[in-house]
Amino acid sequence: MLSKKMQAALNEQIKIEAQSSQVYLAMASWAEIQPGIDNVTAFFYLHSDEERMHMLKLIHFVNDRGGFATVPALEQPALTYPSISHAFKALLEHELHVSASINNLVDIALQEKDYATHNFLQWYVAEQVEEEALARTLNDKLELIGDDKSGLYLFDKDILTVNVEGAE
Ligand code: OFO
Repeated sequence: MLSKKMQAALNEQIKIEAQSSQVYLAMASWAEIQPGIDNVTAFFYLHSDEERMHMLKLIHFVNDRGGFATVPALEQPALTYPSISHAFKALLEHELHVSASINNLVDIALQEKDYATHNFLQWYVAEQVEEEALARTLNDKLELIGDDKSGLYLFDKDILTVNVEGAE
């Protein structure tokens, strides 16, 4: 059974995962109308779907533990970006924010002596390690590429492979 505090914190995380899905969906839609970055577009759509899966996993957990998962209202995400690197910088910042919030949830689980939730959250801890690493790798590549168009062409060509290796 979840404590009130644990349930509220998990419901907040449901919102964060849903918001992440929205943020990446908006990135995907923006990328889709930019010329020549079809795989970057696919990457963002895929990432948006993954965040929705993270949200659903939380919803089922809260409800299975005798709580009530509440589906939240979402905020309007950024719709456009000045460049591809700006979008990927925003993605990394967003992931760092999500990691901080997962860490906070782990803290609460320990305070509440809720070891089942603590155990459940380990999947998210590991996932954030992977997502941060992937976002850093992609940002490093873009840093190297700078404004070089052929570099960007290769970045787009590679990104789905990086995604398959680096994220779930
Ligand atoms: Fe939900 O893993 Fe990224 O944010």
